Amino acid sequence: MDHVRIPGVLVVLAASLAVIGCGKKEEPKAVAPAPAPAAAAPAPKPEMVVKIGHVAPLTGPIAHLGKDNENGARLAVDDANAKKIEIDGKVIKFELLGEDDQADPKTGTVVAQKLVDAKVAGVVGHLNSGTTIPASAIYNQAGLPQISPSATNPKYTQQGFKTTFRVMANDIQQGSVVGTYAAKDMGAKKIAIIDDRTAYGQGLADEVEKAAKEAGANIVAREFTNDKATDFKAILTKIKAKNPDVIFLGGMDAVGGPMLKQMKELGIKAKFTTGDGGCSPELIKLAGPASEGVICTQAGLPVDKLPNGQKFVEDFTKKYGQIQIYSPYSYDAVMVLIDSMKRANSVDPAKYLAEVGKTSYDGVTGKIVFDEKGDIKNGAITVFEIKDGKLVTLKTEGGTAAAAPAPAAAPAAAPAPEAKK
Ligand code: ABU
Repeated sequence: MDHVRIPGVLVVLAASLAVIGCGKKEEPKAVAPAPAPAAAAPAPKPEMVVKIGHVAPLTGPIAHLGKDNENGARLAVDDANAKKIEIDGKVIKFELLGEDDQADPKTGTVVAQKLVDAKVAGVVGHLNSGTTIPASAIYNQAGLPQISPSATNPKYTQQGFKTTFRVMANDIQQGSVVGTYAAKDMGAKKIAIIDDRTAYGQGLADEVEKAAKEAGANIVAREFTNDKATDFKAILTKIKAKNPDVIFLGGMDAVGGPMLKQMKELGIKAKFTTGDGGCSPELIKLAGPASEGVICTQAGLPVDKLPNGQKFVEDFTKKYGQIQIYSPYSYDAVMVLIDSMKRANSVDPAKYLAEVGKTSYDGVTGKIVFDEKGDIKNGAITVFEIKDGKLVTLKTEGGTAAAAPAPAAAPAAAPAPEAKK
């Protein structure tokens, strides 16, 4: 058989014109070339699942705060997955592995080991200083980056670990603001202090005592309870006898709510102050009208002043309801881990850990940059007063947006009338 090539066409000529069935001579046939294959669709990028651990109390008296933290982290994971982030040539599907530490230090270490064994790439948590600090030794041993969205005890980042970070101000800053505010702005001469014997409650109470004394106040009582207690009448009766201008509680909203009610029942007129763990909508719900006039602080900016927070607030409230305290911070903590993985082009903690320390991230809570210990630089402390059942901003110290004074703020220098005796 002869083959003749003409451009683009292969023509096959029979050696002699074949005679087929009917005897007709068959004309030479042109055989159409196979169509050029269409440009091949690019092969889809391989997917990879990356687990991020989250720990908070999901049961017990402050489960509402634990769920708030976890929901903030879940929203971050959902938002990151929607972006189909590529790292090292793979599309990453992030998965949140949530654990319940019951706000108990021992359980905290058990679930920390569980997350290490599950090969998470990083951890957001824990909520409480009392669980975050012991768990941090386990994450450090495993080389896992840990970012707490809410643990404010300074010791967490003072252990010399390269793996510990927090995205809000600590209790050295918070204690100084609260103690000074009570003595100077509220004009308190006599302050009674109660703490719940947790790392957070006792640590913050110590800082408040130091700052209040430096600002000229006397500490007339120092009492303690525990974080599961609901009856405070015995210590409140002792405190009433000292006639303080201000009572400070180092403890969470689950303790502060019933304590405020019992203060009212006992006819205690002292103004009540507390730190971030008690500065929540839940405190108002638990104490009812007894929460009116409470002064409390949060270790960050007010929610309505979060520089990039509007979309977060809308999305979160639509999906999960009211923000308690820390969900914007757990959202940012997840995003900081992911941002560090992207910069390292690796999800391997050994490779991306160094990038966490170099973070410069515009989060929903503000600019996140860490100091050499892993504490946020220029963290804010905001002072609130509960008025008409709402947290109303009085003033903010520090923070990326602190230069803009909060509108509707009560004059910071005006002493609270109840505190003047
Ligand atoms: N920052 C108050 C609540 C969490 C903690 O530090 O224990």
